[in-house]
Amino acid sequence: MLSIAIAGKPNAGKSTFFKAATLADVQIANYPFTTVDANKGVGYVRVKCPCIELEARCGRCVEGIRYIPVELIDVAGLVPDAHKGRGLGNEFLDNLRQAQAIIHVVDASGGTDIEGNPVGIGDHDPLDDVKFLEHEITMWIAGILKRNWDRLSKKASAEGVKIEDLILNQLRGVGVDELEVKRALHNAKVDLDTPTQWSDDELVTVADWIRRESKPLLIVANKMDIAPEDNIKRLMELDYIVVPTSAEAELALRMASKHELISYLSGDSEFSIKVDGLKPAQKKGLLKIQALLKDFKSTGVQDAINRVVFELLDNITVFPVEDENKFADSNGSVLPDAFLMKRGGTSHDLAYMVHTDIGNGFLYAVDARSKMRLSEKHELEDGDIVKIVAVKR
Ligand SMILES: Nc1nc2c(ncn2[C@@H]2O[C@H](COP(=O)(O)OP(=O)(O)O)[C@@H](O)[C@H]2O)c(=O)[nH]1
Ligand SMILES: [Mg+2]
Repeated sequence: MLSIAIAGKPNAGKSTFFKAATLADVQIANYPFTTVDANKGVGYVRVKCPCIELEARCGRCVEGIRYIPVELIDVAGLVPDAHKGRGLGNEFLDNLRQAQAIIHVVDASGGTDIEGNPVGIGDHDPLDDVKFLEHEITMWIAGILKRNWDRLSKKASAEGVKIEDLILNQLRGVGVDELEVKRALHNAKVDLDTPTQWSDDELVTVADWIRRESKPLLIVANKMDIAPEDNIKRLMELDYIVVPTSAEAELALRMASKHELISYLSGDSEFSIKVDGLKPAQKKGLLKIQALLKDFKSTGVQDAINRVVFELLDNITVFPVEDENKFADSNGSVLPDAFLMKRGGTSHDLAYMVHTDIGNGFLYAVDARSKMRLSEKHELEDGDIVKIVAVKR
């Protein structure tokens, strides 16, 4: 499953975001999962379910809105120079290794200083938080890259080991792949023939590019409900995907929905009250959120997760089926699965995602809508419904 780390300084709202995003309606959470770690949970991307245009209904979506699980990790709060400290290290790295991307939760209200201590609203500039987090992560990676670098790079040179293999081996704990290392080395513009002579600065530059290539980052401008407008505006002007959010509002809406006080699906731009006789405080809270939704279109939480998956990581959604006429599996269950895959993935890649045996025995695929045969190299498109034909073994 795709994994996203939720990172930032203390008190930015990471845990609130995590709680909101992982609190799923029973209707949505029809996937069996067991929680292993307290800070890991299942969140969802929201997509259009193709069953809405078909004769049959899938029973897995709510009026054509389907949620696909992704893993979310609530990472411990990072403070400046955390990379120099101990204790937090292993846990942080472990979380980072598993993540394909990072949601950086920034307190856009400016009501907490760089270490997360409360200050007056607007007293701290949230733009300062953006650079600091990247610097911390880069320095974590650099610290690992530099370990015994003199000795290891000399040994590698002497033995003719490729530079990307040396780095891959060195950074096994960070979770990077060969393509990411190659791209990073290219971008860092270091001399690939003389790694033994790289300066400290050059090693940091390499580490920084490895971070950018392997842990891309989306910024959430959280606490938009109390943030000065100018802070949101300046954050939005940064060269990142920036999504204003109110994690607190999303959490309140999901709780209210869970208790059947309101009708609300995560990502909706409005909700309706289902019951009479709400307590005045509840009513007041909901009216405030309603006004917020008018201004910002949504709480932003769903939007942030969707944009990480579909924009930052460039994924598409595909629906494998066994019966292309009924758009179903062998039991007649319509559109039983929805898979996220990198854009550019082929029908053969999808076969492997369904099962290794299906991948190995792949013969051809069929586009269930057009009934056209697809070769193994056919690149799938967002929303495709695909039957795979494989040799039975
Ligand atoms: N106004 C407002 N407060 C928020 C929002 N999200 C979180 N908070 C508050 O910020 C404080 C820190 O939140 P928490 O999730 O524990 O932060 P963490 O340390 O980053 O995990 C708590 O008092 C939250 O209620 C939000 O969207 N708006
Ligand atoms: Mg927390």
